[in-house]
Amino acid sequence: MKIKNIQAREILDSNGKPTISTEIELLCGDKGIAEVPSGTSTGTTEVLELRDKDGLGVTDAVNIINTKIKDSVIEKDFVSQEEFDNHLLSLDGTEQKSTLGGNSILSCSMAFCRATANSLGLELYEYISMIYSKENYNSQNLTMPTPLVLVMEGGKHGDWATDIQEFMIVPNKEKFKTFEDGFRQSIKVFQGIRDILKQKRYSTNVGLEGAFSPSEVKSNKEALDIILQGIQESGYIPGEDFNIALDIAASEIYDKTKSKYILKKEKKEFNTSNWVEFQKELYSNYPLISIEDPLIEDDWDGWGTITKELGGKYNIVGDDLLTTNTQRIQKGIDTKAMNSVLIKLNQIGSVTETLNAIRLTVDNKMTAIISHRSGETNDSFIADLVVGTPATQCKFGGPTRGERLVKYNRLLEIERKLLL
Ligand code: 2PG
Ligand code: MG
Repeated sequence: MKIKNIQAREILDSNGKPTISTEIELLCGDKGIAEVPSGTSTGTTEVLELRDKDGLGVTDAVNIINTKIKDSVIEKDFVSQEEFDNHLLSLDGTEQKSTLGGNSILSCSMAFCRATANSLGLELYEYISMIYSKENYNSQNLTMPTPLVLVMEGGKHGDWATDIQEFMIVPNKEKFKTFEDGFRQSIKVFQGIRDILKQKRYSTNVGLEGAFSPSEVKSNKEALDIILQGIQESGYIPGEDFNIALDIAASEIYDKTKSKYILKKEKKEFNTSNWVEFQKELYSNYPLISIEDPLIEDDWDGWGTITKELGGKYNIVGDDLLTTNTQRIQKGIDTKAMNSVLIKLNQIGSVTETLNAIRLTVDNKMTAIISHRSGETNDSFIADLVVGTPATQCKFGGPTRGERLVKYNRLLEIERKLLL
């Protein structure tokens, strides 16, 4: 795969913040374009997102791609995605990708992946499946995910309507046999929740990730009650047809100076052990199956304890704790800190490293969940990523806002292709 040209430019993400779009053209004429997302409640160990001195623009990152990276890859022959990514990693030479920027590297890595898939006449998910398994393409390896559909949001994403950042509903795979059916019924629940909010005269405006964020909600518990009611009033049985998943994003509600978890909405403060007790009590009243980031990102001991106590019942998902980093995932495996891993391309900054993180997760019998970021683009790469790998769940936000829908719509399209 020889590269003929590589061209990056600044575009805007869903938060109106600049991000990178990169196009790679291969010598054979095939092209691939990729756009990179950006987080709001980020983990401290994510790779560097290179921004200009004003803290906003990405023109420096774009220039790096159009000069330094371009000069180093043009006319070069790369036999694989891994070779291409390794080339960029060594050109950068740092752990945090602080020379070239994780965003610069990732946009090239994704664009190269797409261009290669196109040159082979393969769908992106087919090609990803091939490089994941390191074998010839085999449709048996493809899987449609269970969606964790965001219905309410708070924290940094929803103007602190709730302290908990994300409330998601999860259609039961046994009840809804196809992705399309599970997602379709999730939409029904979402509309049901909208009706309940309207009856209560609460806001139905959506937050950064496309779900309701009514500031009128009085507690995290009330948000859960509204969701439960939404499931029931849509004609479904909570715990049978739909379960609930949460992203607590605990690092965002932790006050380091006080060493306390603080629920502003409920005017409550907790030390770690009280916080764990509070969560256990809250969760026991709802049909929960998955809890992401229940504790701060550097409390490895606390994570070990919570997974020991609750891991048999729930998916305990590491996001900020692990940042798609194989060294941290390995530490989590060794210390039994979690049983599930959130996977985000831009936390680690290349396709190959992301695939390695998924491999390490599933080879250790843990659930891998492919996730969007709060700042998204209209790139649907992650839809193909979840189908092409053994990750079984996806977290793509609420069923509104184009940058979320483009991923769901791509999944609907892929499932149709696979059923043909
Ligand atoms: C998360 C993500 C996505 P952000 O915390 O899981 O929902 O948020 O992209 O802001 O880090
Ligand atoms: Mg998270």
